[in-house]
Amino acid sequence: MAAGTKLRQVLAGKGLIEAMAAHSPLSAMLAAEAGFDAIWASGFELSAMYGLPDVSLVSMTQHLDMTRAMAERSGLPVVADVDTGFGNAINVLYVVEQYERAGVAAIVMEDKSFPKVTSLIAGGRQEMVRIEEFQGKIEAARSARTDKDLLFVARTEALIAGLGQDEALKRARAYEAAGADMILVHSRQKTPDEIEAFVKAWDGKAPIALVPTAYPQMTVARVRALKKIGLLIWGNHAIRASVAAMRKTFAQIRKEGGIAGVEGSIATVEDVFDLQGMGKVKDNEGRFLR
Ligand code: SPV
Ligand code: MG
Repeated sequence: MAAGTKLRQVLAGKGLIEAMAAHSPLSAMLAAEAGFDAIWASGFELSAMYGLPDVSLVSMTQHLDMTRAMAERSGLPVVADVDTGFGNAINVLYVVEQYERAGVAAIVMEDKSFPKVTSLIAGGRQEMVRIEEFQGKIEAARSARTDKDLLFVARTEALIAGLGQDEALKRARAYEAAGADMILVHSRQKTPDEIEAFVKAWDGKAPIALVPTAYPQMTVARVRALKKIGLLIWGNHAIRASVAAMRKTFAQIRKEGGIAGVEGSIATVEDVFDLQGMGKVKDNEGRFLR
């Protein structure tokens, strides 16, 4: 079954898709193991993994390769964060063709101009493209997909850019009219108020996608109560969990001058063997090594 079809089935069956961010096949596999419905192939996470800011420095090819590997190894539908679409509507045609071929289930594209600046930083240059231009990019994305179940999510950054709810609603309506299957509305406010007000005012048919990183009070139960949400993205918790865990372990090893103290708090080699699929590896006589 195509990935997009699988994702649409999750939405139809559960009423809400819960996606966890990932930046590598291993993190995507751990998200699958934890029971999430989908993987968020996050630009922020991949940029951070390369030690770079999320300002359009990671190339399409880097993100595409990682996205393909995450889809293959996790087996979960992948929601690809293609930022601004790596250019204009012409670039979007190619982007959608490539990501569909890589096996993604959904593509999220945002209405900022290239190069983008991460939405999470206060004071970032948040420049938006014109509504008509972004509608053209949505139409390009729709026409480029050969699998009609590939979900196209239009993301508006109107609230992030400080343009207010009326502009966010205007853009969301225009993007739905241009053919978006879902609307992602992003906010950097520290409470869910801004987003909840948007959701209440939303009069379109397309379900809404949320990334509640800045307002962590937003739980699955609260999202479900809003009724109109189709996709909930936990935006960067894989990379942040990794950073915290590595820092703690590295500091302890430095402090104690050895590794014995961390043995009980890190994954065993056997655990990593399992994740790597060492159970499929044979010796020279054809016997399984594990
Ligand atoms: C990402 O994870 O790359 C996102 C979400 O686009 S955010 O970083 O909150 O903009
Ligand atoms: Mg992103």
